[in-house]
Amino acid sequence: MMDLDMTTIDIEAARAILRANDRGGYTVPTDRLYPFQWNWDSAFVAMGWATFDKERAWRELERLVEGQWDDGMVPHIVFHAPSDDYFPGPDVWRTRHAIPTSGITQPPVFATALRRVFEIARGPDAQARAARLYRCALASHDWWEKARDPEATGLVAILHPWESGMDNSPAWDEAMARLTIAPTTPIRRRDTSHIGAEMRPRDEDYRRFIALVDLYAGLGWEPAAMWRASPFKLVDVATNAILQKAEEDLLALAAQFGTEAERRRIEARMARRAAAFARLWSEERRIYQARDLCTGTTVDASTSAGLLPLFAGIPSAGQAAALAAELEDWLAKVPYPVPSTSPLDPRFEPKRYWRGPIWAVVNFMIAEGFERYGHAALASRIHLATQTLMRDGGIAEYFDPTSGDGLGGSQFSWTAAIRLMIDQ
Ligand code: 2M8
Repeated sequence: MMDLDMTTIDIEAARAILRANDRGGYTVPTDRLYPFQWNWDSAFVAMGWATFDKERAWRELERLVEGQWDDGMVPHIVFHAPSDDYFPGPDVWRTRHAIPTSGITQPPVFATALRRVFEIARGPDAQARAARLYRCALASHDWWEKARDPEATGLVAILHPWESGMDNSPAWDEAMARLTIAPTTPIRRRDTSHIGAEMRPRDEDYRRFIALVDLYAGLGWEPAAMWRASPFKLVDVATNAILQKAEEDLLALAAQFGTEAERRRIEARMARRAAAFARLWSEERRIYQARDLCTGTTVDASTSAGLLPLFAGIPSAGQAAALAAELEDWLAKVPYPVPSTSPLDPRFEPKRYWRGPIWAVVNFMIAEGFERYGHAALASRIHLATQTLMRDGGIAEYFDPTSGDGLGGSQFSWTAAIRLMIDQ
């Protein structure tokens, strides 16, 4: 247990990070390395702000949807103000939104954040603000269904690794290695001038990331054309699990702000998705695994994404117990939960971004998931480890599961937000 003073210091430090990264109603993930507003970062950050500054929590969500497209997509980056510190910037994305944005999305944590902000940050105008943002969240979920599950399978697909938020996960290796397209945009990486290249994706990854951006930009970012042309079409476990949790939260909001028809639509989607998740379960690996729609095969990679269905109440009690047992095996290899790739997998790299390090936001969702299934000891072990990592390694972007070292960017917003949320 940490003593009270230490906890107070941690909380003050976390609040100070959000204030320092505030750029006027939106929060950058960290200074320089990520100088814009990121989609799922902001959803977590809004929940963090809600613990001590209600007005600021609402603004975070409102500023994110300034970037929402007419078709409902919430882009993964909103470029509110120019900066040379990041590649690829708006000139590479070539989208046509009034406020420059990227052309792809990220895991839809938005409705979950909205529900939580609405529950915590009550105020005179909360009702009207929530009603408006409910419409934005609904439009975004409708977009996912139409644009990313056009064949009505119940599960959505991502068309770019950046959409998963877990950019260089081993789960994307095979699909990325198959790409034959080359980028037309010259690659001018800025990330490796801010932090060590050994902690970031490789140059080869960037060539493929940008090749996909160039392909879609050439199609005018039109969803149906992208779906038809994409050589990268992956049913990501994390995205689908987060979307299912967000639907649950949207449904709760719809009781107040939605119509009967909307509630039925959300419920139908949830039922279809819950059933379809059976296709992602691997009995042999004791975890959920992605599917590659281009090859029609399962991706045999065990990553932290595979535990996230717990967060949405998808597994049976038996599957939840199997997931707990699988995680225990990982933790026999590394002292800190939850590595982003299984330490039993030969592709595990403890310092390289989404190939091994721990991310506080993922820990939070997994811990909430285990809590939901009554695995309280494992849930608090994860929460406590997240706190310890921050206390000893700083409020960093991610952490090495073998040493506990803080890695990547420092003074990191969504890590700070999780610190504030754990303490609630
Ligand atoms: C990382 O992704 C961006 C691209 O979106 C990058 O590396 O340039 C990921 O960790 C992603 O999940 C996160 O939202 C973003 C900002 O923290 O950084």
